[in-house]
Amino acid sequence: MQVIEVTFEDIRRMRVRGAGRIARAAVRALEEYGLGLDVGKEEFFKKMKEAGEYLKNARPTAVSLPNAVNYVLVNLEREGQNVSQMSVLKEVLKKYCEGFLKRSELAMEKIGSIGSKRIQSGDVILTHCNSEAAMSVILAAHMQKKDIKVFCTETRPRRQGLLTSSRLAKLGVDVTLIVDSAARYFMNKVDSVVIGADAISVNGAVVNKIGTSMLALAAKEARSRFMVAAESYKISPKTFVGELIPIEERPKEEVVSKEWASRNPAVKVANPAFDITPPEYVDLIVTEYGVFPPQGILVLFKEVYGLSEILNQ
Ligand code: RUB
Repeated sequence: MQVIEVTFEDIRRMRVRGAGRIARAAVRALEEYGLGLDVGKEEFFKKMKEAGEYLKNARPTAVSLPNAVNYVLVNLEREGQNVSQMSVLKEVLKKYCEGFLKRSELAMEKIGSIGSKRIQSGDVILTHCNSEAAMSVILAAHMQKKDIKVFCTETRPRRQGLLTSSRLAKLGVDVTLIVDSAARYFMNKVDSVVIGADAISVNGAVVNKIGTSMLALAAKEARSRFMVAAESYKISPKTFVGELIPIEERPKEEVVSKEWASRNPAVKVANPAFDITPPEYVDLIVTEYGVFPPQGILVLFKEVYGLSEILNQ
């Protein structure tokens, strides 16, 4: 169970972060764990299920995590049922883990090529946090030699914007780092806000890093386009049956130091890690299957999960 516990802690403590990376880390851990198990078939299924359930609790908001784990476990159980040899069962596990990882990589490339078509030379882009999918769109536009300028928000309290701006600058993109509260000040110059997603609900609402919904408000006012870049496994099937996506509350020490908190015991500190942007504020959702308006995400829902699977949630 060691690889599972280590991965759980890496995700919980945000040594691995970003919804896509979290999903891939969980799948890699399941693969390593399963291939190393020396047990019979029944026990194998039981242990894989336990490991998967455990991993799912590492962070609550990014739906890519349970979706990735379920993808592996459901397929393993379905195809593995008729398999008697453990070596063959492990091959099945490997196939679905590697399959997910490959699909995830491919999705990122496709999102870049599809999303970058919506970026014109001369565009000013604003991005928030550190999203691989959003970066894929921005970098594809840059590779196509489009002349773009990018504003990166700092993204308090964890400052993921420093990662994004540093990477973009190293790859030659014209990038400016701004504090979160400067977003509206610059928004009139911005053609497109490009962000990622931790989860997308059935009505097209987008859950992403705290502050995203404020950017969406500012973008709507300034008539800037609001583009979400997300792999299809960011869609939350449970929202189809009315469940809400939980918003992770992180420790107050991410916002203020322990010393400051002890000197100001009467100050309560709230630190939600994500917020929800309603579909009215989203112009387009770029996935590996193509571009969808938020109101049309149901079509992709059915494509990815199939209606019967959704209804059995
Ligand atoms: C990361 C974040 C990212 C999404 C999408 O939050 O909100 O925008 O996860 O990222 P945190 P990606 O740093 O708290 O994990 O496109 O890489 O999946």
